[in-house]
Amino acid sequence: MRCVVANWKMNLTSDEARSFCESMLAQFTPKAGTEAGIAPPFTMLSLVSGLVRAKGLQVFGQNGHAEPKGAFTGEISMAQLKDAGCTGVILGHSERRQYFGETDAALAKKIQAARQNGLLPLLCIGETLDQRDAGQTLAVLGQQLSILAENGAGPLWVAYEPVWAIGTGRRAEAEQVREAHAFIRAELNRHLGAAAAQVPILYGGSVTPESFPELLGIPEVAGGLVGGASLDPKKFAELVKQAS
Ligand code: G2H
Repeated sequence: MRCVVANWKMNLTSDEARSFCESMLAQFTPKAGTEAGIAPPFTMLSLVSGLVRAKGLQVFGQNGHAEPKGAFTGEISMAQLKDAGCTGVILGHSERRQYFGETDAALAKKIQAARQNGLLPLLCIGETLDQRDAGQTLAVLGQQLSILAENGAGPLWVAYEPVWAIGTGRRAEAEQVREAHAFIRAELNRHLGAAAAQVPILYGGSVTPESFPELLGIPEVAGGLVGGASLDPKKFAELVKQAS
């Protein structure tokens, strides 16, 4: 299975989201074996899910809270994401970890809450440049994946996103991606056993239609989590076509 997910981050308005979806859907028909998804800001979840779910695309929240309800101003529950038409939720994006103090312990609870509400967790992991330069890349990835040991098997996608490659135009080298993905696969096998075979590993960080074909040729790269390039319907449609 190949997967391409557009992470719109804090971009676009409703009108722009509508024209994106209409333009993008006019450019490709999702094929069996390829999963395409969009992660819009919360305010556009219902709109986007109404436009793309019937065409077979997934819709992801960009974050969700582990608690089912309560006094958590500014947060959104997994049940509310589901209610707005989501099929999944991005968890642990480096921007959440870096700017909003998201911890591995919180993420373990969020994965559980997502699954309890029928949402597919898309867990993001990745090292900073300092960690890479200090030779800590695999140790960091191992630590971030260790929460899976307590969560058990269940629906899951993982995205490897080296923090230094996000939004910088500086994509990781093929060998760096190969090494990280092989390590992630081994860790998934260790934590999840046979169920690990069902978990695709996406690459994220400055993915473009120019770089995606090479990335897709790397063992264990099942697709991409795409930020900047996913704001252009033509580029996103091209990425989905490349994955098909
Ligand atoms: C990494 C990625 C999407 P970009 O954050 O998750 O963004 O493609 O802009 O580097």
